[in-house]
Amino acid sequence: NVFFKQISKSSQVSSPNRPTKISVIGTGNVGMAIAQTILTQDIADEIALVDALPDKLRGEMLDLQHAAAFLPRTKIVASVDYEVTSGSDLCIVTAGARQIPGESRLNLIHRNLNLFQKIIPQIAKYSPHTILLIVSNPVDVLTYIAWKLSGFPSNRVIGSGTNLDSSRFRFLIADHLDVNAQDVQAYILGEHGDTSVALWSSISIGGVPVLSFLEKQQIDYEKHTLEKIHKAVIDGAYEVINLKGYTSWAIGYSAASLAKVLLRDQRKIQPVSVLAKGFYGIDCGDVFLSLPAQLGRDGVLGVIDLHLNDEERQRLQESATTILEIQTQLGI
Ligand code: 6V0
Repeated sequence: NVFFKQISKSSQVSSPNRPTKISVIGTGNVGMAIAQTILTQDIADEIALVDALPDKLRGEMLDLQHAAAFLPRTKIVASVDYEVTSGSDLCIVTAGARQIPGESRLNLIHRNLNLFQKIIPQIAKYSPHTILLIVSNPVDVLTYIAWKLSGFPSNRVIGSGTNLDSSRFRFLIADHLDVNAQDVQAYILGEHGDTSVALWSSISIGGVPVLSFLEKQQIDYEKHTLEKIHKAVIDGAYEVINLKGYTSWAIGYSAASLAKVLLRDQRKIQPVSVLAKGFYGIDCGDVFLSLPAQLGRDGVLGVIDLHLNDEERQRLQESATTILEIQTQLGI
């Protein structure tokens, strides 16, 4: 395939007639938003929930089960014991500390590193063929840690990364230009956080490159306006956390849409956190950050080779260096 640098060739985890099982680790605001979106979109035959708090976990399980009459038939199980996740096709990890207002994602690392040392080996033990989708923050570093702790091939370890940032970006561009966000093709790449990179040079709307679209609509192109949109994307999570204490709905849709693309082998291109070494001139070491990746039943199938301008390429490499420095400081 000329468009992709292929990563995975074999189809080792597919088994068409087996029920599809998704496990969600961590049933806080984010885990439950993901679980309920997966349920309403009929993506899995079985959902297993795991959390460290048994009462809350059972309460969440019962509450979802009581909606059975309104939902596609899905078995819902829950336990503090990871055995409940056995044979999962996809494990989505949302467990861990979240940001308090004003706190950066990277600040969470020590707390969540300890948790991952307990969680990931358990998942790998009970579901050795699963795809891992990491959502807990800081997502890029934790995806790297999950890759190391699981011993899985890198195509089966993915971080939700800038999937959500890219959706925020598409919404803000669509809102600015009064078009449908689904017609806006636009990527935020790099770190899910403060050094993310907005790819202005490749944005298109309905197939029309954005800069010529703006000219045709006689809308003045102002770099300042575009930068303001990127800043609003970066500040988006902080704003929601300041206002309601946490973010949940958008990450729920983002992770559920990734689950669908992966398990239904939709082969769509999504900005997600993948092992980036060797792509876009990133050669500083083993680092996970978001690149436009083609996703399917075997996880990451390849990475698309977008044309980046020099500034974008440099910022992406700087984003990689930032993440790598944190990993080095942690001694991991
Ligand atoms: P929350 O509501 O506090 O939920 C966290 C859950 O994890 C709680 O129910 C805990 O009981 C549970 N938990 C803690 N320790 C364990 C353990 N050892 N095993 C199993 N469960 C455990 O947080 P919230 O749901 O708001 O956020 C969860 C994580 O997602 C945080 O790290 C956020 O920063 C991160 N987010 C990532 C996003 C992304 O785009 N990648 C977006 C939003 C939030």
